[in-house]
Amino acid sequence: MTVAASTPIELIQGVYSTLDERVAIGRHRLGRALTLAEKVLVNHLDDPENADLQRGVSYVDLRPDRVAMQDATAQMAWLQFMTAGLEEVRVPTTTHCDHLIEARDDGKRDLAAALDGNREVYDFLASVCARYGAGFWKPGSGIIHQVVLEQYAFPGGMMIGTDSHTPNAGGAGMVAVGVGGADAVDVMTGFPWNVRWPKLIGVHLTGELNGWAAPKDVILKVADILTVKGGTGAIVEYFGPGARSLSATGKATICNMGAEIGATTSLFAYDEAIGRYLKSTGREAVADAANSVAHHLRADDEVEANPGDYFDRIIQIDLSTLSPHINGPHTPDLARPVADLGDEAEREGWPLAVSAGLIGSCTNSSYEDITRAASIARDAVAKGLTAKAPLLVTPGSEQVRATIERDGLLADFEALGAQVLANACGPCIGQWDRQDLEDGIPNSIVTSYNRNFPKRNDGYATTHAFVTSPETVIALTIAGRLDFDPSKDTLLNDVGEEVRLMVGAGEELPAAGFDPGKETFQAPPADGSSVEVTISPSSDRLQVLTPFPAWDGSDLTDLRVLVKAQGKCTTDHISMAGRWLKYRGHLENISGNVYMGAVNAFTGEVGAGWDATDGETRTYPEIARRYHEAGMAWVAIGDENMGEGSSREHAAMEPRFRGARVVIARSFARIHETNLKKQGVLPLTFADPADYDLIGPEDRISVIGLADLAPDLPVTVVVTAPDGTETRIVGEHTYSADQIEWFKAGSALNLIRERSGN
Ligand code: MIC
Ligand code: SF4
Repeated sequence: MTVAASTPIELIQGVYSTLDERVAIGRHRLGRALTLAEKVLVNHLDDPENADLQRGVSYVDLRPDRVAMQDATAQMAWLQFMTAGLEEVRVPTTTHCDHLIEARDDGKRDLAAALDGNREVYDFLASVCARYGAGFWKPGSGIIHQVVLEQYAFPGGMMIGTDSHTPNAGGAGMVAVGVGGADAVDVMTGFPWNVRWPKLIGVHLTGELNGWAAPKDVILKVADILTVKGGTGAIVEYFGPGARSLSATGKATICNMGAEIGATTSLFAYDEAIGRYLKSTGREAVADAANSVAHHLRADDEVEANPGDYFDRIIQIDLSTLSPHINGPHTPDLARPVADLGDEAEREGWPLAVSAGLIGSCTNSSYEDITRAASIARDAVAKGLTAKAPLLVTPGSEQVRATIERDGLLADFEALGAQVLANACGPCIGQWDRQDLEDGIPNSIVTSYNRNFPKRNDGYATTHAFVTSPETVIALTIAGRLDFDPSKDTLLNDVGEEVRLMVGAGEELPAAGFDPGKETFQAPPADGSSVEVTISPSSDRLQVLTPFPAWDGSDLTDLRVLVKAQGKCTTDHISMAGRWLKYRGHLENISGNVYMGAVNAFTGEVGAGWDATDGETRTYPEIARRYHEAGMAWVAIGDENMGEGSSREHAAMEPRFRGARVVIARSFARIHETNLKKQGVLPLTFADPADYDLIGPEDRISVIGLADLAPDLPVTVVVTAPDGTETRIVGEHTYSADQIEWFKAGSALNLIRERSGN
């Protein structure tokens, strides 16, 4: 398989060639007009004639066109793929090096340090891609989602990616879904991708953005309305005249952060803005092909006329009246207009001074984002203002970096004292060797990122992170305060005059075209069979995987409660990123962080609990290790939206490796629930959410009747108190018949291995 630096036009034409027939099948089967998401999904169904299409109920098999993986998740995915014994990936696949570069000095020096410090991992990824026919994007190429948007995304396509912000490609009209590595391995080994047929949420956009409002504000508002779990199991489809007024990269920002509401993905219809973006990024042929099937790359006319008949829920947003928003701290759905933040921060005791402003991340690092923020920086300098807090800028890709450097925009930031970091995730994922402030000092930062869970950026529990648009980040950083409203407040300049910041003036696309910058893509050789992939047995970064044992057919009895998490238990709480990212290819080592951020529901302590082996209090990773060594199986208990956030399957593999057999929660985030199933851990939800309160620290948990495990049939969970009292509660699950086989085999990968005879 040839995997190039962009999606070949033949692949796209192949996808378009089946649209007439498949869309007709979809209309016939559903007996009505179709939304865009439905068209794209139907066109990628493994069996369009027979797949059961009940929204939010049935599971379907899909055939995505591409797979994309980033370095922090790709390691585990490739380690799993390697055990399948295939010669080549069966679907075009790329790996992108973006998460492992730590921000410290500047782009050049940080990249050099990363190349040195991560050499073993980069060599592994480069060689494994060459061996199995995948494309490799070297460190410095940029953030996966920006590169995918620039090179691979196409309207009406479908891809999966091992990162929760994969939906970014929805900005180009693609159904792009974030998954765990095991899902990616299914597709890479030629099996279909299994997912629940989604519900549909329609967001009707009217009007046009103006003033300080930016595309980011659309999703900040949607997050306010839907909350971090409101999109679970749904695709969010944006439509209406307002949708057509947004640039492709603005659309991508909105789709990207749909991950924060738990949505399966988000997408926009193909329109002129997407066409312009495709052309500007060197894909005229793709735009031409899309133009020829444009009627299939948007919802049927009936949908926009009567959306209530097609969507499970509709949200109306008038862009003309949308005010700039800022969300946080600690959760991305805590929203309010920028103008109201000062009062709220004062009431809540959040530090009003801004300690740092950060622009970048996959959400907001496009050419348009940067031009808008840079125009404000330029104007501020001209007016005699300086930034009151450090400003850090991460370009989204090498192409964006080279272009903004050529166009003098980096200089605009630098004139304001900004530090320009490598084209990478950087501080967005805790890769921030923060020098200006120590842990323990309450402080507030403003970022153009998407997530703001505690400790995420600098590792400090005392940092309050707020997410907003790049233009608002730069305004609040120049002002140095959270209680600054750039639309009406003034600032004092270097000669004591009161001046006002100008509204950002962005350019959708570079007038002189994009400068591709340095060559950062490595294509696989035509025949990779002689490429050697080495993993040193003494490595502390990479470890060959040992298959998890198959289920022995008996009930899971007398499991200890390792952790009962209270409140938010995101994947950052379960498997922290930052300095732990370096162990993403070494299951044993990374298990040293398992549940480290979880709040103990019994004591309120973070990351520590009761060790049943001797009654002592220890950290969860330590207890997990001790249970593992003692051969004791255990259970984890979670609250609402357990495993929210990232796609990292480490949050499922670590518990599994250390002996977790069951996780019972009030509810789960989609990817985490699937990851648990794939790795052979049973995810159950309390049929009565109040049963969460019944579980005590020293209880033993049994799940009985597992021999009869069947779709839609709840299981019985017996909770045995230390005095022997037994309470029976009901545990619900979402297993399909096929998925039960994953549990029985010990993991989904074991099944693939069985099927491929390895
Ligand atoms: C994130 O934004 O949390 C990450 C880091 O990109 C993750 C992936 C990972 O944990 O490697 C994600 O969003 O899926
Ligand atoms: Fe990277 Fe942050 Fe985007 Fe995750 S959210 S892919 S860490 S930039």
